[in-house]
Amino acid sequence: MRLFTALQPPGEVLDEVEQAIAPHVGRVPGLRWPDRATWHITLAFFGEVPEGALPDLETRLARAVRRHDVLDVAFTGFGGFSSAGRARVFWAGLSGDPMNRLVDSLRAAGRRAGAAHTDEKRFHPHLTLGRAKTEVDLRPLVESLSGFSGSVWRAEAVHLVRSHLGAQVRYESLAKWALSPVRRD
Ligand code: 3AM
Repeated sequence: MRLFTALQPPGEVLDEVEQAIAPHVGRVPGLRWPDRATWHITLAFFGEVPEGALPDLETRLARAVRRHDVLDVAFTGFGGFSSAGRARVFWAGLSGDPMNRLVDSLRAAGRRAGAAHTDEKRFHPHLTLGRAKTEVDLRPLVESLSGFSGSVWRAEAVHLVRSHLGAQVRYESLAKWALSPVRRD
């Protein structure tokens, strides 16, 4: 099964992003806009994982997530992969607490559980909002959204998600683990 780990931002902050992009949705040639129900922030991507490896993967991921604190982050700025001028992916970026240590731990858990295709590329936290089959120039779109700054929100849990590929990709959350709550005085 095709698996990855992800954060699920709260509805209120997704509302802010949705409102910001609304005037542009369907109006950028070549760009497809996945349904909001599919929005997520990918942390570690594992690719195809044999079903038999799932219990071990879940145990290791649960252990990894517990060792990291909740994260305070905000959506700030939009961009394109691999660049705004030549993009196949349109995204909203995140600022605030860095997620790299968490992602490193999740990737290590995946490797140890035998997930053969654990992604090792440099991690750029983002929410994918649009996809293109060929490279498109998103500089005007990115420029027109440059004033956007979303509310701060707290990422409190990590989801293990299964991708069901098809004409319309569908994501199924298989498990959810809480990040360690920060002690407040
Ligand atoms: O959340 P986004 O859209 O950034 O691009 C895929 C999606 O990320 C990514 O995993 C998420 C759920 O499918 N993905 C797909 N194949 C990938 C790969 N080979 C990949 N990430 C890294 N390596």
